[in-house]
Amino acid sequence: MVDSPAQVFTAHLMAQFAAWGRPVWLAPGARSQALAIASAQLAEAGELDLYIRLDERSLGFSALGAAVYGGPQVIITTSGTAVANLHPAVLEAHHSGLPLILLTADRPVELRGKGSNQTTNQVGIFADAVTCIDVDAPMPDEDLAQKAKRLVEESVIQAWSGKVVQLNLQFREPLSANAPNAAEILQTLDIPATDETVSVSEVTAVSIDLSIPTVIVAGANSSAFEEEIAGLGVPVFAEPTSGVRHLESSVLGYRFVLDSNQELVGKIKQVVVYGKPTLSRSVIGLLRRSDVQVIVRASQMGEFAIGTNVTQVDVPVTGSGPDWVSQWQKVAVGLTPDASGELDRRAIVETIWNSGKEIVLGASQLIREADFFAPGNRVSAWANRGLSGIDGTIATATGIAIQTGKPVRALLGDLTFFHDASSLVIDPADGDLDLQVIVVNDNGGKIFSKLEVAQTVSSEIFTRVFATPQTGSIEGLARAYGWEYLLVSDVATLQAALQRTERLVIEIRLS
Ligand SMILES: Cc1ncc(C[n+]2csc(CCOP(=O)(O)OP(=O)(O)O)c2C)c(N)n1
Repeated sequence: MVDSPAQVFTAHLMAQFAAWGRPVWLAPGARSQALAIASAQLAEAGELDLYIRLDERSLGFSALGAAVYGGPQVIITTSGTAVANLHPAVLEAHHSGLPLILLTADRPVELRGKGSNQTTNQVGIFADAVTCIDVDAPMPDEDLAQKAKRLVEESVIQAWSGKVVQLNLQFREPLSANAPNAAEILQTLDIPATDETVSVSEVTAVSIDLSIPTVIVAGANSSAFEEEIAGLGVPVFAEPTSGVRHLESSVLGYRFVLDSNQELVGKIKQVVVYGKPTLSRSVIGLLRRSDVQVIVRASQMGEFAIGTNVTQVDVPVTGSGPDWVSQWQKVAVGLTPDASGELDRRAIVETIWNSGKEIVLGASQLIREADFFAPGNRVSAWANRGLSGIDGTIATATGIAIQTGKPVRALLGDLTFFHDASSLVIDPADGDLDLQVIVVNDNGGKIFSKLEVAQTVSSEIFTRVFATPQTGSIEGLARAYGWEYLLVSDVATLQAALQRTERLVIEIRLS
């Protein structure tokens, strides 16, 4: 039998990841073969959750989706462009504070920079979006068990703090062997006490003066601060993926007030920001006002320093002051228009919110519609707001469905659907997912019609270079990939469709 240090090392490495309970996402390749074999051995033994994708771009976003509620996810790729295909998901994870551990297989150092096949500079390829460790090719005389243990510990602990870690793993031939078996190695390992490393810091609080008229802006990913936000008792402007829209102090129609009641808006003199607000110019305009003090509560989504008078705090914010929540809510209700009764964007958002399922929102027009109209029931809604890309939305929703085991409803525009169509690929090993992709087909990027440029260029130019309507068939794509498909045009049919439990693409055509 061939003796392969690569196999010995990866058997220990993947056994360690299994001991930490970390799921593994893998795309096929030759240079990464030892990692693949070790992962498969552990999966066969029922010791590791292993998911396979062909396209590394899609792989990255599915792992990212799983990381949203499931903690650090391990991603395995071969060398070359396979690594580069992870870049969009890596950047999104970096800006959202989501934990990924990349195992990128590479040629050994002596074969780099010489034109060897499938070899590029993978060290630094993701710049400062990752912590990168370039790991020398395993040698026969090394303590490979110890090396694997140390690397896994370090990467899992860093990842739990919301970082993306890249272990760039050099491998020399022979690239794999039949032994050792990673599942057998796992039996000999101590299982770490917990897979979540909680950093215990001295939590103190900062008290702020709430006699100054104050509101809260809750952007994406504010739910970790739910109690703190509720405790302040001031009006909350909660974006649809904030996770705090259901609070008693939430002002659901806040966008209408910001847009059309300058008297009330002018009274605001202090704003506390949670999460990352990205959806409206009116919120950014408020934060930039020179007469408004902005207190930004540090979040997993990194620095948010937009505003004129900004103070960052990384401890809980407390305070008490006069109640003006009901005043805001009353004005907001008065300004919110009546529903049309048609299946328009508002009704689509409301119907999906009321279905009580996990929601994933694509970037673009629909998430903004949800900012105006999403009801105040407690739902968990996710969107990739780290960089607000339209890419990888179907893959992200799939990762969330796999990790949570819950029904997931992804709501996105037609361009966002076509952009990520390859993520419709089904791996039967994923099992039956209660996953629906609801495509609002308005024939291209409707959001661009809100740009000033839409009024200044000819409609031909606008359509050709901005709206870019696609000619493909949504039904054809869905069926080609093995999904059920339904065209829906009224609220009752949508309500019924949302209760179905198989993989389903729902198309709604709007002008
Ligand atoms: C990866 C990526 N490419 C380009 C963009 C720019 N962009 C923002 S919205 C949008 C159009 C989205 O169209 P669609 O999904 O049909 O949604 P609609 O605007 O019609 O609601 C584009 C191309 C982006 N955000 N991300």
